[in-house]
Amino acid sequence: MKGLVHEDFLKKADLLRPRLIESVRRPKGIVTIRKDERENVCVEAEEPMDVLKDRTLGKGERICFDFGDHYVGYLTLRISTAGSPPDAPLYMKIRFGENAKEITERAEDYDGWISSSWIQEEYIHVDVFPTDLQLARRYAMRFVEIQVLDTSRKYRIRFDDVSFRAVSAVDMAKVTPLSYGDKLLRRMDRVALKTLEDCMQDVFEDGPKRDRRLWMGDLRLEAIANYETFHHNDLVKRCLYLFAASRLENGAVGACLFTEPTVQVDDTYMYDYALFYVPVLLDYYEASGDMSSARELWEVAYRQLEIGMDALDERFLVKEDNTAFLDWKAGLDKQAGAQGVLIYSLRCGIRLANLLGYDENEMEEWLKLTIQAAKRYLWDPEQKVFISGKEKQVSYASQVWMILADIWDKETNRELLKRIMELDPEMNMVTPYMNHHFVMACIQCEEYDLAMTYMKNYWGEMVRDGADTFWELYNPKNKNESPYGSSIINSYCHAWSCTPTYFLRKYERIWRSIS
Ligand code: RAM
Repeated sequence: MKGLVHEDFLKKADLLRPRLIESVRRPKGIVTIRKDERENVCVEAEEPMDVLKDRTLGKGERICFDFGDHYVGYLTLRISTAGSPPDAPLYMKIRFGENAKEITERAEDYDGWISSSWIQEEYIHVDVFPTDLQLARRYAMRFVEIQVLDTSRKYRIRFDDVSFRAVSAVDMAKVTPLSYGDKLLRRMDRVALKTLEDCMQDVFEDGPKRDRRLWMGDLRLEAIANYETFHHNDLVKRCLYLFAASRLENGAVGACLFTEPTVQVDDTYMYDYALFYVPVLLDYYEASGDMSSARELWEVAYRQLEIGMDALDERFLVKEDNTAFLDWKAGLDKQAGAQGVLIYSLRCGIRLANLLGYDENEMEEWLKLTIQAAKRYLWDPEQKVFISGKEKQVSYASQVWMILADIWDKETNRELLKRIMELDPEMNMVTPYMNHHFVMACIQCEEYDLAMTYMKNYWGEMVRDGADTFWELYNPKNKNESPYGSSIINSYCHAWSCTPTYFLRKYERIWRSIS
């Protein structure tokens, strides 16, 4: 194993491994999915499932099952034959779609920069019938399309049973549905909960289709949503220990971790994601009151702040060529946003030190210096916005993170929020992750109406577009947006999109009072 390894932390994380809850799901019906003349995806209900016993398929024919909701797990097909004894193997292609659109896209057309192997499809031979074919790989899906590539002239196949063993560390049936709000709001909460449920597996995954692993930025938002819903605090604890157990050489936490076959930090370091270890630990402590774990992990958190400070230039500014993520918006300059994340994380560090009884003086000093630098070098007094990088770029991300860093008074922050919406710069936000922070900034500025309207427009629009779970990417102005080269590779159940359930539950009193 490469990097820094802490065996004790690994053991602790292992003891917290969740037992997955299983449920068997069967399709609700057989459907046809196609694109109409205007490229809209249409799902046409074809037949109920009971026709299956009379339906046989031969070469070139296909069938698409609709499970009625999104699930994560394992598919089993019971297949028998009709006609003469099967004198040749069955050869078939199985495709899984988290949503209907994926079924209309062709893997052969994908030419993006991340691996096409994420596309959920299999080519399979079956030699002996009848058979219970269990696919070994775990899938994330609502739709399963099977295309018979060949049987022989002498026999056809029949699906006697189609079942899916769904898995998750939690059960959303145990969470009380939202008790207020209109239909859209309740649906948004439900879709968000489903998103979180399907991402909560052996760890908090980013997306069960892709990348199926533990990313710090995703964990942070999943954890706060979990505290309002599933209350599975041990899963957060497990992830905190995992990140602490396998780190990069200098003690930095990696942007993500692989957990199979053994725990291994990825060699990707992201400036903002490493700092987020601090707020994740603070939030965990505040939700659980688990002082001993918070104390044990404090050094790991503090080390992230040290590393964050070491990376600054002599003016105490995040360098222009930093490794922060912030959003998938192409061309986004990360300097100002990353400075905002640093200041935000320092505040979390100070708060946690206070709660745990540790000295916060050094962090107070860092906070002063980084705030001063932000005000002096990143604030444009004429435009009254934060600018970022050589090109002095004005983006949503920079303003949002500086509002969350809370370096101006409330009124100035509020004006800044309004200003950025008026300017509506080309550097907008494309992930629900970045949009989460925008809503958070509205709440911090006590712009509650704005926060609610925004949520309903953004996540609500995804619901109107048919989301069963919230998507990794969503740009209402370009619904096919993908940072990867094609939307076939996008994840359609993505953890960082699950926060409507957090907002709707955490701030319930506010929403009730303004509705
Ligand atoms: C996506 C991952 C994950 C995120 C990274 C930065 O590719 O799926 O959600 O944290 O980007």
